[in-house]
Amino acid sequence: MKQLKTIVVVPCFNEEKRLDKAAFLAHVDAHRDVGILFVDDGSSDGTRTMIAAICEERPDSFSYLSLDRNRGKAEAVRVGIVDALKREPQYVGYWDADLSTRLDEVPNFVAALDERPELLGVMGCRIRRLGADVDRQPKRHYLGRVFATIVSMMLGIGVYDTQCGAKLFRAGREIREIFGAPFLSKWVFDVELIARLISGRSDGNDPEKAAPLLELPLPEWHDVEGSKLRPHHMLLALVDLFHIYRSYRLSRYAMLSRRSPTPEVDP
Ligand SMILES: Nc1nc2c(ncn2[C@@H]2O[C@H](COP(=O)(O)OP(=O)(O)O)[C@@H](O)[C@H]2O)c(=O)[nH]1
Ligand SMILES: [Mg+2]
Repeated sequence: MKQLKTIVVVPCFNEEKRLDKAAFLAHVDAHRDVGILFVDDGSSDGTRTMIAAICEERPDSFSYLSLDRNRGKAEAVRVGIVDALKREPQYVGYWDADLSTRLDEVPNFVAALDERPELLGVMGCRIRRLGADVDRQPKRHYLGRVFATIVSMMLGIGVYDTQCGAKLFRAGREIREIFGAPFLSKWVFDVELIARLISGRSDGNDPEKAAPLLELPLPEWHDVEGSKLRPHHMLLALVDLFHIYRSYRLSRYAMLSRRSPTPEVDP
């Protein structure tokens, strides 16, 4: 792979039927400074062969890693980011293989990071609103709202959508550290990475200032059939949240227990 400004990791677990080869090729042809790193997460279908074939077509833009067995999205993304960072791009991120968020959005994420050097990351945000084409299944939308509210209170930041599978970060020491060790959580590592960021930066008083992230409302987002998430995963996600809360000592930031900073008293 040549020197690339942006490397996007695409985790793939049994994605043979959903991978849109033409969309990936069209994107890298239009954006020569964007590379895609596929991570085959121990798929048992033809995903690996398909990814290898895509990589052969544009070796400068595509590469892939294969995990020996299925490790879950969190580890697949993490291993991909660690590998991508070795090539010293300016930005690294991850994108769901089903392209629920279109690849056309990548340049908008890049532009936000270019324009605002204080930002460490940009996260896609699925807000259903007039003038946007965001169609989520109602059940997942409402469960998602409950989930996001719990996460907001837990982290002490007004985040709307931690779970969108489209995120881009400014590569550097901090991101290397955040992705350096396996996540505790299999289901909500997106929350855990924000927890790592906040607990690495904040003294506990202002988690929002400590999280230099931008949520970018997506103009278009489509539920693509074939999701591997099942209802019981929501319960597992809540258990994971509890572990994250305890392990990163988030009670320091949680909205319910947050106190205003003690005012300095002049002697
Ligand atoms: N569910 C699941 N997704 C994985 C796994 N490993 C990698 N992924 C990838 O994670 C992304 C999101 O998966 P998807 O099933 O569409 O989840 P959803 O969009 O949240 O319903 C896709 O790119 C998957 O291929 C895994 O073990 N389980
Ligand atoms: Mg999906």
